[in-house]
Amino acid sequence: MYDEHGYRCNVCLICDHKNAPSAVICSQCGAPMALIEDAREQNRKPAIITLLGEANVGKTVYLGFLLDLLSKRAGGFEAIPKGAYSVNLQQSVIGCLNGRRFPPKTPLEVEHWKWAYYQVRHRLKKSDEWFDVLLPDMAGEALSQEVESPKSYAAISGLLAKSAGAMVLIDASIAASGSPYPDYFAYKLISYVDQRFAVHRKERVRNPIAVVLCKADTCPECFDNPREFAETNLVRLWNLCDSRFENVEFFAASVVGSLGYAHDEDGNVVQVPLHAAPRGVLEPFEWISERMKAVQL
Ligand SMILES: Nc1nc2c(ncn2[C@@H]2O[C@H](COP(=O)(O)OP(=O)(O)O)[C@@H](O)[C@H]2O)c(=O)[nH]1
Ligand SMILES: [Mg+2]
Ligand SMILES: [Zn+2]
Repeated sequence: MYDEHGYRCNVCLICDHKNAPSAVICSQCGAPMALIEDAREQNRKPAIITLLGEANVGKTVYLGFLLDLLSKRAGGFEAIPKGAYSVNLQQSVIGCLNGRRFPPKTPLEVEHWKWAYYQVRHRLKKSDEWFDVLLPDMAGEALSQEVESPKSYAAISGLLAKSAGAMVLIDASIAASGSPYPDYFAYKLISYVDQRFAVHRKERVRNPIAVVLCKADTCPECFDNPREFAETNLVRLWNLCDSRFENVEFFAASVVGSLGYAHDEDGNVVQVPLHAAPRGVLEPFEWISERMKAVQL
């Protein structure tokens, strides 16, 4: 690829900015340029699944466990990572949980986010062809800023413009306590997603959206009927999804089996994951990957 001055350049996979061939990260959006190399090698565009949710809902932990399950061939999936950078996220999450800690906060700067790029197929299904997924772990604070004033993060608007589907993560423990806050945030978020995905305002969006109710270990009724939980506790989000999206499903997920409490060095009370027991982590991915094929995005 050449730029307007005839120099060789690499076009960013996320925001289409033309970067010098030597660039390691995109100068406009901060995404790693290694993604382009890997996409070119593969000769097919990756299906981007964007994970959305405000800070502290559990995105990093969820994604780390999802990738770990995929690489252990859970549910009949087979997954091949592209480069060491794709493995870093699951390695750090699993490493932290093994040490009975939760992972540290995701940094605000795009160049410090971890991007997971995997080649995946379902070994037990008839249509067992490979597809590529790109799952970035973004900072919730960046997403909040982007939702309030769109286009402040080129990486997020670029990602959504190219996403085949999205997972919207919500903190079920806060929603179950009766707070309207998670509903309002998710309501704003999904209306932002609608604006990015909608081709025609009159038509409903076809891209699959999996709404994942995280930390469901704290409110186990979520597992029995996630739809009913959402209809009761997240009614604004529920109604907007119903009006604007054709492919929405609700899931409950959690990664910890039991929690303890301790004091950190500053005397603050912190949660200690005593053991990891992922539940409902693979299902949203399974659903979304099937839907992506069905609607042929
Ligand atoms: N009870 C419970 N707490 C969780 C779970 N996953 C994450 N957490 C808590 O949520 C916090 C934030 O998780 P993290 O993945 O960093 O959230 P992110 O900011 O959305 O990436 C963790 O430090 C834990 O305290 C879970 O499955 N169950
Ligand atoms: Mg995070
Ligand atoms: Zn870019």
